[in-house]
Amino acid sequence: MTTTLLRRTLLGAALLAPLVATAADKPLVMGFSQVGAESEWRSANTASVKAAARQAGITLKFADAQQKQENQVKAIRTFIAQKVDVIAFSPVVESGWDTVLKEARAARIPVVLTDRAVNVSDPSLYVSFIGSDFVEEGRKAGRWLLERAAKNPGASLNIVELQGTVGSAPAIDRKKGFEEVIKANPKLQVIRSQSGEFTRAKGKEVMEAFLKAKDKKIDVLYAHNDDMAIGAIQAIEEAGLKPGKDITIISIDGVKGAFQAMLAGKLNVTIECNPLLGPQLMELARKVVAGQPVEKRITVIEGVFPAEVAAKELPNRKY
Ligand code: GYE
Repeated sequence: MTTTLLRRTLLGAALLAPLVATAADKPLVMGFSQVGAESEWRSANTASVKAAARQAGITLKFADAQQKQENQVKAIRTFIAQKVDVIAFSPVVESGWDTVLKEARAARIPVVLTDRAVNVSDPSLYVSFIGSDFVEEGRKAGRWLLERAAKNPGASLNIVELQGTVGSAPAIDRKKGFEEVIKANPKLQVIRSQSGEFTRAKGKEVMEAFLKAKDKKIDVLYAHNDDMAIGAIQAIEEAGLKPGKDITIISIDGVKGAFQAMLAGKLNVTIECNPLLGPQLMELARKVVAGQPVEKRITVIEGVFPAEVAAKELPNRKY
């Protein structure tokens, strides 16, 4: 290398250096569209995302969609207009995302999904999806019931199901996984299935209607989340029955409220669904923005907690 060339190269590097430093110092901006505030799970998820962003030095633009897809589409469009570095969202329902995701792609803003999945024509419209395996959660619920039913072979069990938000990944998948497993025992029949929108209020209301029908005895309640189960417990008590005894109750999430209900003998089992996705999401966002390769699907490891272990486990629960 000639001295002139060397001097030019050094000069070039010196000129470039401050630019690079500024880009690296500028905090990464994430636009996050949350489903809503419908459940204990959701509140824990929101708190985790906010705390993790703070810790990672990521500027978070947070929008609550109040369980409405149109609000999420609006929020994503706002994030595009604001030229955020990365968009993360938990899609309220699975379908209807192609257009807005194409808009994000045209603006060269990477999108990561968290918690719930989407159904899109082109999976490259999002970079990665981090969340639980909801079908497996449904299977775990089904397996717990199969084992319990095996203790009393031959007995028929009438099941009522409280589904999550219509069209949402957890409602579709938890129903599917549960059905897949209980098929093995024809004595287990789902006699009613309706959405309780993942909320306590709606869970209570729908359970009241199930109880009023009185045409068939209800033996088991399978609720797609703890909040709906807790709402249903109230309805069952108001109908003069004992939740957890007269009606066996299975739910999903593993929030503190479920552990308290188990300790009170009113809930029989909860299948864990971990909402503390914030730290993993921030790490993922950093990698995506830096152009590093990431896994397309990142799952979360989860357990099953029957009432017998509730007292021992409650002090360890973080949500
Ligand atoms: O189970 C429920 C919440 O998408 C996994 O949404 C989440 C579900 C969770 O409202 O409580």
